[in-house]
Amino acid sequence: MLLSSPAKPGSGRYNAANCCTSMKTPYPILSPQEAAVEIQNGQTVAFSGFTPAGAAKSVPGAIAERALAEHAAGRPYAIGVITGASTGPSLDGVLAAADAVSFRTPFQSDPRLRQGINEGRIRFFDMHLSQVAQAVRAGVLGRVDWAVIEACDVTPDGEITLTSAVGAAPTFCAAADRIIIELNRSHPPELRGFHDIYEPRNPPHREPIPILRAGDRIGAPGIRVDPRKIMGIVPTSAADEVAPFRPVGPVTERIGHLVADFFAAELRRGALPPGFLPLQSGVGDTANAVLLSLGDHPDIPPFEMYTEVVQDAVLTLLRRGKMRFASTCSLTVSPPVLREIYADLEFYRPRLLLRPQEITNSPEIIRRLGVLAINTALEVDIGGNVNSTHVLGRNMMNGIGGSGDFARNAYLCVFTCPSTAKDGRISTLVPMVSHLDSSEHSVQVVITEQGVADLRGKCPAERARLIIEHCAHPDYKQLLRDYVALAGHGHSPQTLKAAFGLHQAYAETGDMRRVDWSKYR
Ligand code: 0RQ
Repeated sequence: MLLSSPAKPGSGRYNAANCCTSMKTPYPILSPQEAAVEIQNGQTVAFSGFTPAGAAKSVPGAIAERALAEHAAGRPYAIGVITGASTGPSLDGVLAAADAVSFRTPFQSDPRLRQGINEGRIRFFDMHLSQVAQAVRAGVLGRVDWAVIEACDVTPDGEITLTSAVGAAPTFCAAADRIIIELNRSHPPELRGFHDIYEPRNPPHREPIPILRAGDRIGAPGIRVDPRKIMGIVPTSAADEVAPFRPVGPVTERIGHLVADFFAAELRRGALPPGFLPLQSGVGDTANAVLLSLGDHPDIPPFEMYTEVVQDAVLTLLRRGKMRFASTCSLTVSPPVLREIYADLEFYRPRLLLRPQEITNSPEIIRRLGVLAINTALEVDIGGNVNSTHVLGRNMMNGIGGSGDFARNAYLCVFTCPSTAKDGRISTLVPMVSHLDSSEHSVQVVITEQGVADLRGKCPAERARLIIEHCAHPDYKQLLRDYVALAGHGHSPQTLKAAFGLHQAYAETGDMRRVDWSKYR
């Protein structure tokens, strides 16, 4: 028996015939508002999606409307929001704007949500993306009342085919009391087969995850749920909200070339196997530029990706045969590129696989495959410690995302960033990071547009010298040398009194170049 009765003609619910082609379904067809009305103040909702790809886009807007109406009537209304990673404006953006978020995890990138977090209005906790599913299963994040899942198909017996991302949707469906499906017609049902749904058992005695190669398939094409848990289907055709990439600029292009040259040199000296190793690359314009440079490098053979996010450049490389296969958690590609994939699904079917984030970011698999990890830092210190998340130690940017999962477990861990930010007023190379995400014990190579610091096998004084001389911007080299001189002797060239001198100068004058070390002598 279904928990909710199917929609009756004239019940005010959506007319299935207007919305979907094969709506011979036992599930009620709901408008977003009819779904949202069931979600109560104080409940926790787990939404599908990993980056804006595959995120629920219709029900969140109706929840936001409801929150605004409740607030106008003088009643409280806010929900806990769990997702795979970040989402787009029609999820995080609208909920934050309506002041409808009581807590948020594990990652975000929406400006309105970020503002709420940094003004202390929204509780956000920053998690390794590999750990979200386990935390949900263990109940660490509290009860999950609802899963709102974007799908391209759902069968009467409860098989859900996801869309352009997997994220933690399989775990959300298992953990939630009730499920609402956003059936999105902008994603074709022929996507069935692109997903590999596998959920490890909880410890103790968890079995090995049997992935030995990036392309190994170990799970099912869809998520299986008890159909009685599905409260209804909300038809939609909203497109993924992935922002287009900026054209590659001179700084990102130079970083890309340096990364490609570095890997080519590692291949030549036999530090990497001749066939190369699977690659993980982070999000953003730098990551896109790095991939394009790797693709153009004549000495780098066609390679595979074992990563969490596939961006536009990956599709270019698959088309050119420079990339053989990409295992990912999401297709975070711009709308024209997604349309291109959907127009030629049979080309991509043997070359692309979408997995849950617990599997794409699994330390076990990353170690086994020997993944080469390339992520972006906000700032790096002269010891090789990386801050990926907090601007000036205080304000949250996006979150650690998957960078820590890969950095800690990679065969080779590279962090890149431009050597300055804010028109040169900030040096991204600093004496001591103002927040720590990946430590010197994980970070092996730092690359800016100025050059490469290979920190492997180096003591702290040698690291400091390499980072300053190879990576820092010329405007900051002498200032950083002066800091090291000020620090004097010790295992690490640090002096606590002046460690945040550059940050302090920026806070006081708006320019790190105005630091006055004499104040700290
Ligand atoms: O600010 O937007 O106001 O111009 O930070 O900097 O250089 O455009 O870098 O877009 O590549 O993002 C670390 C945030 C880099 C990202 C981070 C300012 C700068 C600019 C953005 P504006 P850029 P990118 C896989 C892996 C963690 C998650 C991760 C990230 C803005 O890569 O979120 O790696 N990483 N996941 O001006 C103050 C500094 C700054 C600074 C830059 N030192 N101080 N501001 N900025 N450096 C994906 C997933 O996990 C899903």
